Amino acid sequence: MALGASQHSLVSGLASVSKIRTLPRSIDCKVFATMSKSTPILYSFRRCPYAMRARLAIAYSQVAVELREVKLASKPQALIDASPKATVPVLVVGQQVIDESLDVMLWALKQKDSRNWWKRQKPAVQQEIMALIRHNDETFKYWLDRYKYADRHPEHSQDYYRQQAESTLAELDIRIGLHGNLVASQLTLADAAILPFIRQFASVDKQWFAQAPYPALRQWLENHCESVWFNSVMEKYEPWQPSNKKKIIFPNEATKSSYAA
Ligand SMILES: N[C@@H](CCC(=O)N[C@@H](CS)C(=O)NCC(=O)O)C(=O)O
Repeated sequence: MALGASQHSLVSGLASVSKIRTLPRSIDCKVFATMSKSTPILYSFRRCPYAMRARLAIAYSQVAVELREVKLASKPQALIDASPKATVPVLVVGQQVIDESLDVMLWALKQKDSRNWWKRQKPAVQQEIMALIRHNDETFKYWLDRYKYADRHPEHSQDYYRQQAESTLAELDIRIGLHGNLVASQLTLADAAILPFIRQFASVDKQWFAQAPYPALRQWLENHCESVWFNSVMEKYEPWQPSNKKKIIFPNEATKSSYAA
């Protein structure tokens, strides 16, 4: 499958220019001046794995954003105006609009990457990370959707869809058994980008996953899902409304102090 514009940019380690759009020209320059100094805005949906990976990177980078929880069934106009394709996550930073989750992650790591998830990794390791993420997004996600919603894809059984995804589980299990995490003993961008999708896969049939022959993957998932880091991105918020007086600043102070500890 051909790489999308975003994925090409990711391999070279740069955020995708095509995905980072500018806000409509009609907005007054004075407004720009105020906006550029203001807190970035993240449109997010708690259970979306793409939004989750964006929040994981932002929580790790400790860059404060205003979190706006979105109800996908009734998206706020401000989200649609910023990004007409209206998927989440969307990050609005001054006049930039970043509307691909991996670009949001790379933006966060560009601000701060204190434990070297990405920035100072060798080019070969960066390529390995991006290849894993690309496989997740293009192949694993395809089978995951069919496994999760097998009733919508009656051409094959749910077991069939699960079996198609299993080669990915097996590869990740071997990697974790070898390194501790997906590409190294420490966490990298790959772990944060892929974790939400494995979590979703595991929750389709917990009993099956609990006895599946992927013990290292299971342990990796369990450890990270129990961490303060992961739980800090899973707090529940009411959907955002333009009339809201109080902004939700993410990550919150408790998360920040847990990183400092
Ligand atoms: N390639 C996008 C995919 C994002 C995406 O598909 N998000 C889903 C939610 S998990 C969405 O917003 N779907 C739009 C909708 O359901 O209306 C990214 O990586 O940010």
